[in-house]
Amino acid sequence: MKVGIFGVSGAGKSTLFRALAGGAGDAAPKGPSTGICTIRVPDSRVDRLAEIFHPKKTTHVSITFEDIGTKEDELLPPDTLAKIKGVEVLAIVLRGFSDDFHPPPPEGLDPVREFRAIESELTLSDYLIAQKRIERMTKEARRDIEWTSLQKAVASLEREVPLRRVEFSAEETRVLSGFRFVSQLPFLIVLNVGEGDLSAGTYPELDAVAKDRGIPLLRLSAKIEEEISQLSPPEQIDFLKEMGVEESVRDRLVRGAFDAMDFICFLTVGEDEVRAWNIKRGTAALGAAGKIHSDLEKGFIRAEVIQCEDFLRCGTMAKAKAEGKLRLEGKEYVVRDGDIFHVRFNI
Ligand SMILES: Nc1nc2c(ncn2[C@@H]2O[C@H](COP(=O)(O)OP(=O)(O)O)[C@@H](O)[C@H]2O)c(=O)[nH]1
Ligand SMILES: [Mg+2]
Repeated sequence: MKVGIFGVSGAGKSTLFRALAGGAGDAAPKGPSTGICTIRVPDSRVDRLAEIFHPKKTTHVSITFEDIGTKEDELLPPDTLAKIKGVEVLAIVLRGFSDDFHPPPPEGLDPVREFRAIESELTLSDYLIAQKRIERMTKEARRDIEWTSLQKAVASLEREVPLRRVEFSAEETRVLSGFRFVSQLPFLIVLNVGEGDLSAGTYPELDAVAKDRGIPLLRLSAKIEEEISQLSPPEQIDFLKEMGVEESVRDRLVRGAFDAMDFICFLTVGEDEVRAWNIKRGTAALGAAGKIHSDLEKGFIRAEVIQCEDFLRCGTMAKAKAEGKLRLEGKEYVVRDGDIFHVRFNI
């Protein structure tokens, strides 16, 4: 999964990115200087399963973050738009801080206005692309599913409704997917507040906007997070405690991205590999099997499923089976977060 860090110039994107990328020790992601870093999603279930199975390989879910950057005077130049089209979630950084070096803009700090402006630029960009394509197709007298789907998209975009909030059929979604419309991306809002405002509940209007749209909202100070990231891991823990921050910025952003995507994790275990996989909430067993390997989807017979906590309590599969915790499920079974999943298949 790839998360783009986006926002107006000076909102604190690069500071936040450095906080994410600039870790010490084991957790340090590779390649912070490129503006792209990959973070392993911490998951104690994976670690505990690895202690039991001693697999050759342990694989966590990983998330890539990219600092999309911005030009001072233009929010969506072509290269920025191209970068956004390459991500699956947008973390929108909004400016909520000012200090002597960064005085507020003349119109005052207003994260809600900033958010609306960004959302409307993204929507406009999709509108222009869809409209242009429709004109071409109209000239060619094409009236197929692509044309009708684009008409439906434009009808919403005209009213400034982002495509995220439009219900498309599976077929419509398929024909539109090639456009990689940016107003369809799930959002995560990062409100970058001043150092003294962490717990102050500033900008309550933004909470209301986020809640109304179902967008996860994180309130943090990118600058403090950057300072924390420079400390050694034990110092980080102490510092977080002192500041009354419960979780590191990484954990919070990872969780926010999962929430924005509505993802859950399931697990596979064995002597070769213990692994966590991310899928959309509501995915059926067949889809989860396909995520592991297309053969498992094609030859799917049944899935053996057990909740990770149940397994950890029992300690062995044999005991779990004896206690009736290991179930056989068909292809329509909706996978739950924390399911350990084993596919029986035949091809
Ligand atoms: N006081 C304060 N300054 C910040 C904070 N976050 C970023 N800054 C400063 O704001 C300026 C712009 O930040 P930067 O991350 O480069 O913004 P970008 O243009 O969005 O990448 C830098 O000088 C940062 O040090 C914050 O939380 N508090
Ligand atoms: Mg920057």
